Order: sequence, then structure tokens, then C-alpha cells
Amino acid sequence: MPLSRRTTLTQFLIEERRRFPDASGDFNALILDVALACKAIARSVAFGELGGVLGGHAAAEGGAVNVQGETQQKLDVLSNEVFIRMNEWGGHLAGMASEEMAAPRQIPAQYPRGKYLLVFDPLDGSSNIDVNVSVGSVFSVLRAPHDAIEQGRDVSEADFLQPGSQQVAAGYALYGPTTMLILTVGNGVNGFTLDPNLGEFMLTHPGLRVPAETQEFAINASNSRFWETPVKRYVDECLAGKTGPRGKDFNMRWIASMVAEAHRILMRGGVFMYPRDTKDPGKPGRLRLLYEANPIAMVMEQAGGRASTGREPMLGVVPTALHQRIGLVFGSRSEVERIERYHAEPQPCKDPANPLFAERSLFRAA
Ligand code: AFP
Repeated sequence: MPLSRRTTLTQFLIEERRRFPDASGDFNALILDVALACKAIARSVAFGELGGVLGGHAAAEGGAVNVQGETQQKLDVLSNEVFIRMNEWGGHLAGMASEEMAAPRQIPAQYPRGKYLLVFDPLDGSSNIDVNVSVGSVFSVLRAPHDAIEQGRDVSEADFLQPGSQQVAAGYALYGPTTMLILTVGNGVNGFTLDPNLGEFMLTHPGLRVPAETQEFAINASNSRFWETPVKRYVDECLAGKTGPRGKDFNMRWIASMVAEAHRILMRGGVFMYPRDTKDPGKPGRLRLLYEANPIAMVMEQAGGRASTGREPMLGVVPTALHQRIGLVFGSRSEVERIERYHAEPQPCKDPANPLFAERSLFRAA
């Protein structure tokens, strides 16, 4: 299709806005600021070592650690700064929150404050940066509480603790062989490809839908000894393939970059699991609810897929903390619903004295 016939992100947003005649344009401007941040990050990622952005963030004390207790990569810090600088001045936000910042970020006094909250993981998949594997940014847009908008007050952590069903927009940028922006504004999911010559996101994947059926699952199998019984059962059945209850063979994938996994699933179906496990009782999951699980959940549900904790729909979970972690399962609806069924069934009691109830798995416990 000739470039002149393609729709830009700006055109798309203006056409979407026509559904809301009294819209102020603030929302569109916010999405375009987020897209600009993603373009700037895409450029830094593309230059890699040529831009000196690979490797750990050598803070004064020799390597920085973020609020998650994880080593910060230079690109984590840079990407966080880019999101802040591109979004703090526009007057659309009451405040921001990020994986890389312990507390919410206030809008500086010299800028107007707006009616939205922006929550983001500026660079997901950091462990892949130095090995040149796709990484991404994940973002979620919430409405700020009325009093925060009316008073123009500083935001608090509590303002962000809204269930994912309250998101007004969500999406991700994928810095892969091509840079793509996947966006939902509550009316389906659309994919945009960055034209490197124009610097514009062009609509290339309108109306994306997650295929309902799949033969591909993604999980970090090195954690198998920590999985709960329903997850072990699901994975065992996939591994048993044609010879087992599923009656078909499965493929397994694990990129260790959730955004890349989400995109594969959006394009060809599949299921992603980073479930709650017993590896670290202090962590009820690896992924963060507000700026990883919820935005991906909105994209998946808007595209006809499903996202769950394994026990309940992700978008219904009421957050209790800004950096709360949670078990996450998302993808092709029939697979996620199967995993939820397995969690809902009565679990065999683990009576070590009685081998009849011993847990069985193809992943032998260590
Ligand atoms: P990083 O951003 O710290 O690399 O974490 C990426 C991530 O949050 C998610 O994108 C991956 O699916 C998951 O962690 C990978 O976790 P493992 O390294 O335990 O496989």
C-alpha cells in the first residue's frame, strides 16, 4: 500500500476521537506524547553500544538497584527519563508512576496538571538488552480522581490503585526488527509500525484479534519445581502432546521479554504464564500488576483473548500497592479458561504419607 494511503497514528486518534464529539483532545495529545517517548527509546535501543547505552547503570555506589531490588540497566534509567520528560510538560497528566521509581512522580510546578495518570514500565525485558533480543515499553492510562483534577493537588500512591478495568488506554511499544506500537483506547486493538524515514507510526495492523485456539505456550520451565499443581497439570498435558489428553502437540517458547511474548500471542495465538509460585513466598508473582499485567490484560481482552491471575480475571483485581506483583496468565481465550478451570477444581491434598496423593509431573521435583 503506498505511504500516501496509510493512516498515521495522529489520523487514527483524530478519527477515533470523533466518537466523542465533546472530547477536548487531551487524551489524543497524551497518547502522542507517549508515542514520542517510544520513538526516542527506539532510537536509543537501535544505536545500542554506539550510543553507549548497553550494560548496567554504574551509579555512584557501583551499579544501581531499582525499587524492585533489580539491577538497573543504563537503558532502564534512560528510558524512564525519556518517559518523564516527554510527558510531564503537556498538561494532560495529574501524575505518573513507573517501575523505576519508588514513589509517584509529581508534575513540576511550572507545568499545568491534567486529568490522567500515566503508569509505565519504560523498558521491559532489560535482561535482553546486552544480547540484542527484543525489548519493549508498556504503558497504562487511568483517569485521576476528581479531587486531584479539581484541586490540582499532588498525586498519592492511592490514586493509582485502580483495577485494570478502569484503564482508558493501554499498550506497548516493541523494539524488535521493526518498532511497533500496539494500542487500545477501549475500542479494539490496533498495531502501528514506525516508518524509520518519516518517524511516524503508520497503521499496519488494524483490528487485531488473538486467535482463540493455539498450540504454543510460554513459561520459564526452570521454575517448574515451584509451580502450583494446576500449572504443572496444564504444562504436563501440553508436553504429553498427541499421546496425552490434549491430543495434539505443542510448541514451547520463552523470550524473557513479556512484550515480545505478548506480541507473538497477539499475532498468532498462544498462552503466556508467569504464575504465582513457591519460589519466593515474599513475591506472589514476578510481574507487576499496575504497569505490566494490567496494560497487557487490557490489550488481550480488547483483542478477544483473556488475562487472568489463574484464579480470577486480571482486570478485576483491586491493587493494594503501587509495585504489587501478581501471577499472570494471558493469551488465547480457550487456553486461559482451561488453566482457570484447573485452578478452580479441588486440588489433591499433598499427603506425603500417602503415595496415592503424591504429586506427579513430567518435571521431576529436584
Ligand atoms: P526484566 O525487565 O527484569 O528483564 O524482566 C522481564 C520480565 O519482567 C518479563 O518481561 C519477562 O517475561 C520476565 O521478567 C522474565 O523473567 P525470567 O527472567 O525469570 O524468565
